[in-house]
Amino acid sequence: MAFVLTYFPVRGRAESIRLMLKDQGKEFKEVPVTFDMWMEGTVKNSCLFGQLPKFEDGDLTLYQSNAIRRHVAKKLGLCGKNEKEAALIDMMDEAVSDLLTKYVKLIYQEYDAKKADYIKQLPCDLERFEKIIAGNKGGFLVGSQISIADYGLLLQLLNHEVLCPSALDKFPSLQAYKDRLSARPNIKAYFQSDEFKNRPINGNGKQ
Ligand code: GTB
Repeated sequence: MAFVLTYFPVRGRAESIRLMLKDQGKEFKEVPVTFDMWMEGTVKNSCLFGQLPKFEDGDLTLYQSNAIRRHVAKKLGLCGKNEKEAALIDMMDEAVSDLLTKYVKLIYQEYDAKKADYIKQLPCDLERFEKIIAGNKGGFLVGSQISIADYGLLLQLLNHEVLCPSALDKFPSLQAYKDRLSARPNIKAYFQSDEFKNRPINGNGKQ
C-alpha cells in the first residue's frame, strides 16, 4: 500500500522522511498543505498534536517526524544489521537531532540576532562528526550500510552549507561523505529534480 506524507511545501521536518523513501526507491504520495489552508484551521484541528508532518501507512496514521522516520527506517531496513549497530545508530541519530534542534531554533527564533554566533561555534559541532566519519572505514556514521542517521546528517550538512558556504571547508571527511551520499543514484536524481530544488528549506523563508 502506498505511503502518504502530509506536510507544508517546504523541506523542514519532512525532508529526511522524503529522502529515505526516495533513496530506497519507495513510492509515496505527497499531500501539500499551504500556509492559507493551515491558517483556516480545519487541517490543524484534525492533527493529533495540531502539527505536521502526518504520515499514513495503510491504516496506520502517525504524527511526530522522528516517530515517522523510525517507522519508515525499520520497514526499509535502515536501523543496522544487529543490536549493537542499532544502538549506535540510535546514538548517532540523537546527535544529529541535537544539531537539527539548534538549527531550527536559530532559523525560527533568533536568526538575525544569533546567526554570526551560531556560525562561529558551528566548527565545534561539525568537528565531532568529522572525526566519527573519518574513523569509520565503512563510510557511514555506523557500519558499512546507510542508516536513518545518515539521511539526517546529509540534510544537515546541506542546510549548513546554505547557511555558511564555507562550513565544510576544514572537514574533508564530511565533504567526501556528503559528496558520496549525494552521488547515490536515487539521491542524485532527487537532488537534481525541480521538486527538491524548488522546495524552500524552511517555512519562514530563512536559510
Ligand atoms: N515534534 C514535532 C515533529 O517533529 O513532528 C514538531 C512538528 C512541528 O514543529 N511542525 C510544525 C507545524 O506544524 C511545522 S515545521 N507548525 C504549525 C503549527 O504549529 O501550527 C516548521 C514549519 C512551520 C511553518 C511552515 N509553513 O508555514 O510553511 C513550514 C514548516
